[in-house]
Amino acid sequence: ENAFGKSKPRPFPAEFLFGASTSAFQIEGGWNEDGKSPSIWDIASHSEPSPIKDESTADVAADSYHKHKADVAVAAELGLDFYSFSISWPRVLPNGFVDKVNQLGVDYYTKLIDDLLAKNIIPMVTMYHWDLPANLQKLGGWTNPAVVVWFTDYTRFLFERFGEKVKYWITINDPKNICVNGYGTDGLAPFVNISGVAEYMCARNILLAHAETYHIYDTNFRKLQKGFIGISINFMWYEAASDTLDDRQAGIDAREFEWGLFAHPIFSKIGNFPSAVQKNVAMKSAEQGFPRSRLPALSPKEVALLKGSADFLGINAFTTKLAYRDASLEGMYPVPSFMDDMGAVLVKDPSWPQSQSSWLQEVPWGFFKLLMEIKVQYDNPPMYITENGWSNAGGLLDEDRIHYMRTYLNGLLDAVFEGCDIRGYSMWSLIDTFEWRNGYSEKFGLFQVDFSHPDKTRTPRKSAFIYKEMIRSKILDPDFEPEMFIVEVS
Ligand code: PNW
Repeated sequence: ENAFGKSKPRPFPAEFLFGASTSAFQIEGGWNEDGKSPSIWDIASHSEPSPIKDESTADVAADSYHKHKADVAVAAELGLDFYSFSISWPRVLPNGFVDKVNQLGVDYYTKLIDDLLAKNIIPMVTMYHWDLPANLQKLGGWTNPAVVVWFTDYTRFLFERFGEKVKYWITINDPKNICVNGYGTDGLAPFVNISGVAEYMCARNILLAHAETYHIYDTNFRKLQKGFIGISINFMWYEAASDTLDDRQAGIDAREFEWGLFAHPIFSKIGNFPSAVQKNVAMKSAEQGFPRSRLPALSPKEVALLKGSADFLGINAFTTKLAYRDASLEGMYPVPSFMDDMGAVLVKDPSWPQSQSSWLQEVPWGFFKLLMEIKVQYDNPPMYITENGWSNAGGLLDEDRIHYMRTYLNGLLDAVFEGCDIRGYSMWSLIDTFEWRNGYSEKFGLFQVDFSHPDKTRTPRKSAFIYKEMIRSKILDPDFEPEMFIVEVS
């Protein structure tokens, strides 16, 4: 019986690592300080009319650029094994290119890393979490094949500057959101919205930029620096809405398009894009009068370069949707588009608990199924859950977040029991952040940030006390009640 609430306290594996995550643009602020140049998200949040729900910006955000000591203090307060944060490309290389280094930006990350290490907290560093230097977007950003060398110049620079101290690298966070929502629709910056074409150009370049970075590390740095390098992919579980063959295929297609597109070339035995994706896009492209598939092919050399190009798989997993087949799809999606190519309809189940984020519901069995599917599809790679978390409207008594965290970690332990090689878990997020298009209207933090106060005070929520005890004891205890008291950590 796995139903949570009936189960006894469960131990985590002895070597299991606990973390919490943030990203540069979402917490740092200091948007134009000390030589930083604007990223595509600075441009987006400053444009009129504002594309951000509450018309806010991340100019200051949680002010982590000035308060990195406070972030390290709250990470240490939790007893984290690792802290997962990202480096802002335009903060260290304002032109996007390595000819001009912003030393003050480099110094900021050096201090952050040194302070973490002084507290025995492992830095897990993401090289790209959506904040492309605006300069590079003028040249087409992730759709320009030249981005592969811009990116590898940047990542080589990161290995040189930080690789002695950083042992866990994540090349790119969530390629699906970058490509499909940033380039294929107008969901996220840079709002390119050339649907059915730009997302696949982006996907190919992202994959190659990742793989080249992996091989650069392998060839030039691994021997001395002895680290691990992976990629974090956004994994939503898509459950077939019914048992019909059509709906089951819709579930498979949804999973292959959304995460197989990025995971299959790197983690599967045969490599390349998933065959279902290749087939669907080629077929639709031909019907639509394109002389070739809108999904650019990978050469045999590129397939080989990509295959096995990661030491671990970073999993961002929050939720589940239902997938079904609607033969007509009439008027449902733009043509051509990623969603039309996928040919599935994706819906929420209104009976599942709903968070503050429209896309996020609590479905712990979906998390378990997802982990088991990854194990089977990709031959059980070393996995880290790099993002998992729950949003609400705020407040310190976050029983909803505690419930989510416990049920998901129970699902995770079920998957570990079934043999899934899950090495660690990181909660999104350590502190409240700027939530992209949703501004400050969705709170994910274990620590509340008082955005109206000039000090951006961090205060632990109840979930922070629960997580802290879990980390200390390495036990998931459904009945633990903290003696909660309000402490302003910083
Ligand atoms: C994550 N989904 O993305 C991002 O990596 C974070 O930067 C962000 O703050 C966090 O979500 C919470 O919004 C996702 O629809 C966005 O399944 C959407 C989904 C998954 C991940």
